[in-house]
Amino acid sequence: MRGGGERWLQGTFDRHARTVGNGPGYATIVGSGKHAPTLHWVRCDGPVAEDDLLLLDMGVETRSHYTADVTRTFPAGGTFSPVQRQVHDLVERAHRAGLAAVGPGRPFTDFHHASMEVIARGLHDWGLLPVSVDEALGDRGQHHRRYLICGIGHHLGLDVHDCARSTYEAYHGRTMAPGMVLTVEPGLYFHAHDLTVPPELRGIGARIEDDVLVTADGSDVLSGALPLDAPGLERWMRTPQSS
Ligand SMILES: [Mn+2]
Repeated sequence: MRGGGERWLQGTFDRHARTVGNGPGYATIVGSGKHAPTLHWVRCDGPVAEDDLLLLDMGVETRSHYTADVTRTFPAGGTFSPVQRQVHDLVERAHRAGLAAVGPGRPFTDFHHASMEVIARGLHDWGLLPVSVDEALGDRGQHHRRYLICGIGHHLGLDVHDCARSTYEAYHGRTMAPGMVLTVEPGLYFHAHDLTVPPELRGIGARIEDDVLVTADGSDVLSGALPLDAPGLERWMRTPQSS
């Protein structure tokens, strides 16, 4: 364990957010090791061990009160273990599929389904689904959702879950339009006590979240300065950061 654990990292980000912007846009999530699979781990009272996978979900609210909502998951010690890498690679593929499905005129749920399909296929390939991919993706299936219990994204703006009280017709039931900003955030969450997965997967959680602007002819990833893939994240960790 290095430094003051999860809470030290949480406090470090919150101070940064308060200094460069208005403050943290929402309760900063720092989940290390077996805490990472907990969807909103804001208690942040755990240690950070060298071989932990560290999930950071953080956003600076600007002084105009719009917030970011970004997640990256990387190994605390700087190098992914093979099984951590396996999980992250699948989440990355789901993320890229989700990003590719954001665009004007498309149903809002397109990116959700695109990411979910990749997750279901990946879990099936690992032998974790008791049914076929088609059955899992059907309305009566959704077996893969055991390991991804939330949706793939949401509107983002003045609130982190912006317009959350909108009607179905105005939100999930409508199409994406230029000017909308939303998050794409697939993940996989294997709880430490989940006996439905092999022991080596238990206690691993990974999410990748970007903020995406819908443009007239496609989309623009506003948080695209951060690396997405495991080698990029490892390189990023070795690079001294200037504040
Ligand atoms: Mn989010």
